[in-house]
Amino acid sequence: MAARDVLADLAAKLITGEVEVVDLSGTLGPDTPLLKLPPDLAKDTPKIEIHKISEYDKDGPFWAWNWLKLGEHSGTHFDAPHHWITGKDYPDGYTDTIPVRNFIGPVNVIDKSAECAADPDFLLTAGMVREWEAEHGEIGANEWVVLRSDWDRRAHSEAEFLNMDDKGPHSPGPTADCIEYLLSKNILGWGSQCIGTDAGCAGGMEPPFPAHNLLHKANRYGLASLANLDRLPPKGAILIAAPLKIQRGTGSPVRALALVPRG
Ligand code: 23J
Ligand code: MN
Repeated sequence: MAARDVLADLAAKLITGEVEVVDLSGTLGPDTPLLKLPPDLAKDTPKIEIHKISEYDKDGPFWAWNWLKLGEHSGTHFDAPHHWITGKDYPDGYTDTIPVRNFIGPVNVIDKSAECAADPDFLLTAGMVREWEAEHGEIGANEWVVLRSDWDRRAHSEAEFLNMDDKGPHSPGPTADCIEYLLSKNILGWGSQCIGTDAGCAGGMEPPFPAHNLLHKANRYGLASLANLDRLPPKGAILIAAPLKIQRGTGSPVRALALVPRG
């Protein structure tokens, strides 16, 4: 096949809808849920602000535009290796140096939404991933793996999304052995529908925050606050998630998209 024809079938199917484009991002704004760390430990990322510069008025008669106050790790976002101390020394571990080829890959969707509804502290283990592979097929190198928890249904309320009580946050995530197993398969990265890539209780795990610790140690990536994973098949979709090219950035909000074959 001629090089120029390789994408012709895809282009035709995008037009007919045989390949659907699914929006995997939530809306960014002042009500977007943001991570709350223990106040004694650390500083939090600030609330998102959208400031009007002009809207067809004295400050700009024919044009509308805004400026933003926006933390890198806000809303649906990408975690770069330099985000964590274990990944701090990779020259290609910043938002402006990661090879763009890594912003697109096949996605494996592990549906544990029923389990997460029954238990907000649900943890995905390596054994569960192996069982999923036995049913749906093996996870391949350079593929994304995402946990479907349907946590996006809570994103309208920060309180519901973070799900904090006096013991801390309660939200699902992976165990350390789960991330180790996925890294043994050479995945591109791991994604969650919760506030971060780790479970709410992950500060008490060994190592603390194993998704962050182990993924970024391996120069791999994270995706957080993904939406609409209920619209994806277990296998067969392609995920596109390109962070802004922030200079030495540690992460970035993304408009995450999935290409999904229909019929
Ligand atoms: C900073 C400190 C701890 C965590 C995080 C950020 C995230 O989840 C994040 O957005 O990467 S756990
Ligand atoms: Mn992050």
